[in-house]
Amino acid sequence: MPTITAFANSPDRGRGLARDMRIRWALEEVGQPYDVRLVTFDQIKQPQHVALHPFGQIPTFEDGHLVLFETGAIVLHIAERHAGLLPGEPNARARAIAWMFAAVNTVEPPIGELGTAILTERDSSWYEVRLPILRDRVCVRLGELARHLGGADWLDGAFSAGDLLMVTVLRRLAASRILDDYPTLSSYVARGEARPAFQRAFDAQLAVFTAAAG
Ligand code: GTB
Repeated sequence: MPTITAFANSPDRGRGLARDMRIRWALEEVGQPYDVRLVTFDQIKQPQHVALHPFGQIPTFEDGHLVLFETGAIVLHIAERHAGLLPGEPNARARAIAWMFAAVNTVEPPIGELGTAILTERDSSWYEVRLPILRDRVCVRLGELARHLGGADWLDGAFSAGDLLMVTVLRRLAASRILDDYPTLSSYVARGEARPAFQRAFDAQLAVFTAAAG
């Protein structure tokens, strides 16, 4: 049974925004039970955790002798070893993997930049100037993604690991309400969230917050 790490006290207060959610969801989609080791912000910077994750972050994934970090790599590993997250046909499989990369490498960076600015630069003199620039960069990507999705349910045929990562990336925008301007993408995220595997993963991470809150 694989073991993943997650925050004992996630700052998102159980909203499923920390990245262990991606791994939990992937494991739920393929029906693979897993253990969770809860860690504190202090512990992830200690040598014991850095030996698993060179950047001192969560999540990690341990299965036998294999230790992995980076959510994209972990989800790909799960998807390659279990049916349900990647198509069998080679070209469709390659395209689904391309969407995994697009999620973490093309769509997530501007969303992360915006989130970091809102969190850490609010008191800076440049904040009011920089914020609309960062929002515009996010909106460019959202417009492109919405155009691609059109009236389809998923990015390329059936639900895949590409959708799983993309939905979790877009969920990072929940607090900003930016997605309200992109009904195609709001519906897409809602479709992902409605999947029973998402719900199980969400409930599991929420239970950590609820237990910690006492
Ligand atoms: N590229 C890596 C991956 O995809 O695995 C990024 C991993 C990462 O950023 N992990 C974060 C972390 O460990 C937790 S998820 N940060 C500690 C550190 O870097 O020192 C990021 C996260 C945390 C909390 C919220 N939230 O509360 O809303 C949202 C996102």
